[in-house]
Amino acid sequence: MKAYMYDNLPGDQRLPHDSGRAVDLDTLGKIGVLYYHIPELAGVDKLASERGYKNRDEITVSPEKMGAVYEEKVKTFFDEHLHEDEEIRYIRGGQGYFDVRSKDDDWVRVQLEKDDLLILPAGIYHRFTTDESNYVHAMRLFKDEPKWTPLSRRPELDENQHRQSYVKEFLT
Ligand code: KMT
Ligand code: NI
Repeated sequence: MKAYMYDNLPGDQRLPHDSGRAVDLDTLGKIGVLYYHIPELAGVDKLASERGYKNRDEITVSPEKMGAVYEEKVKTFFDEHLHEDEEIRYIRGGQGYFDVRSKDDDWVRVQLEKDDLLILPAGIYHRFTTDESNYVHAMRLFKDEPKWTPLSRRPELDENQHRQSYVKEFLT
């Protein structure tokens, strides 16, 4: 895992966009983003039972697996959004970038690879992209039914309960 401020320069979203300004785990924690390196599946089972995650599935994001819709999917994942539930991703292979909004509403880019697990709190604005390898294999964990409808960023979402709880806990 490596986290840094996004450079905001034009260019493909899959490029590193590393500004050279690193972001540490403590700073991520202050916006509710939790990171764990978990080399054994047993570690994920433990975390899942502690947090009440009963279900999981796996997704491979790549042109080989997705065919013609790959490019479209990658663009959709990169649309800034929030969820009304936590988003937990455990990387099983390949790499990807999660971008999350800092306290100042700038992008922090979190680079994940195999055995990295990231928890994004409900209500945080974020986006995802594959990197130049165009391959990531991830496990998605959830409580009951998959409930990760992306709500695209827009001013009215300020009124959303989950957004308000997030702002209250982490941004004020
Ligand atoms: C997401 O939430 O953007 C995804 O599920 C993308 C694939 S998982 C790394
Ligand atoms: Ni999401």
